[in-house]
Amino acid sequence: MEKTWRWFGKKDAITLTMLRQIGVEGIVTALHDVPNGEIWQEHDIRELRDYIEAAGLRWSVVESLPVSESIKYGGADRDALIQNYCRSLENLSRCGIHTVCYNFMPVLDWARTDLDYAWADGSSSLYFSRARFAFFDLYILKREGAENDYSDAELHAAAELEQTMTDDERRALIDAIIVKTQGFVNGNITENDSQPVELFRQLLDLYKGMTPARLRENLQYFLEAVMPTCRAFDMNLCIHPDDPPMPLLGLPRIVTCDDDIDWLLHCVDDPHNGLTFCCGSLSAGAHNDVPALARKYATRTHFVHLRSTDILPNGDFIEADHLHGRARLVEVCRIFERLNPTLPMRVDHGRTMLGDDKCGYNAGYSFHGRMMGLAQMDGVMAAVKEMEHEQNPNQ
Ligand code: DNO
Repeated sequence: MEKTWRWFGKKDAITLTMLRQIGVEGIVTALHDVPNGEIWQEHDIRELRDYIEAAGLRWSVVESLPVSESIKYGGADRDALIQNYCRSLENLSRCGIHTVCYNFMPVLDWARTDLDYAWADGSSSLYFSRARFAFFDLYILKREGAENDYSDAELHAAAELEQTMTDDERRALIDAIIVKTQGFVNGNITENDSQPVELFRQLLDLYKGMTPARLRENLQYFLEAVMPTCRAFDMNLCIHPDDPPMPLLGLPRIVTCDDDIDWLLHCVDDPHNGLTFCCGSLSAGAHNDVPALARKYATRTHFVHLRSTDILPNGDFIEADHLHGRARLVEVCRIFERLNPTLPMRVDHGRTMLGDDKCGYNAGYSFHGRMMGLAQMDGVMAAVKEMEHEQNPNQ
């Protein structure tokens, strides 16, 4: 697989020069300054592409070309927004970029409650606590009907947090769930918003009464509308699974498991309608067997995220290191190296270690932690290829 790295553009403290030195081949990035829903202009794409190429790298994947909320909830302006989306796809194609990752998660992109959960060795990682999430939902957001979505044990744990959590801790939790994990990926809520919870409630309101079936219809509507452009301009769209793969805050989630993936690849059965195989997101669902899904969907995968998680007995999950955990990345690498070996892959998230915490990186996107993950995965891929070669010397 091609070794890629998520880079956040020229403002990223991690430079392309650094990335070259650690063996990165391709860049995963986006026009982060273009507001959601607007067309990505060809000259802006070309300018960034040339900047990346001048550093001896290539722009391999767009992550993400965000799908506006209105397309997801089926708003009155969705056709105009889909047209803009198609124009952006055409412009990317004209610049030689053919793989675009996106997601169809309403309001909240990915969700974590803790951004610096301490490991015994002094490093830290991301973490999802069901009790802290329930506390946010019940006592901060105060969402109507929220109490129906949690077990008695979770309700009890959330009530205890209500007694003990300080204002600073509450602010940190809000920051983790709706600000620091979101601003840099979809722009719904950013660090400049003074009332993030109020803004978040307004966004949630847009989805009142939304069912999984209607969200599926809206995804199908979007895919049917963009596929002619994808075919004409050879653009591979690859949807990112929901992270974590379960409904949250009363919002349906529709890319969570084998059935969902099967449905979405068949509802518009075209190779340009593909998958971002995010091992980390899928592994956070106890119902998912990640290597089995990789085997089943390898040929409809256009992009791979290598990351792993462990699910704890109380249902919380923690981001495991890349060689361990439920995702079984060694086996996943073996599968992709055999079935779709030219795929771009990136190491997704990494632990915060060796001074990463002082550098202001986006949540999950440390330098040393990701570099270590990349080195581990690079070693795994080399070993897997060597073994393949021993078994099939003529290939
Ligand atoms: C988080 C990321 C996601 C992902 C988007 C893709 O670290 O994996 O934000 O980029 O969901 O659209």
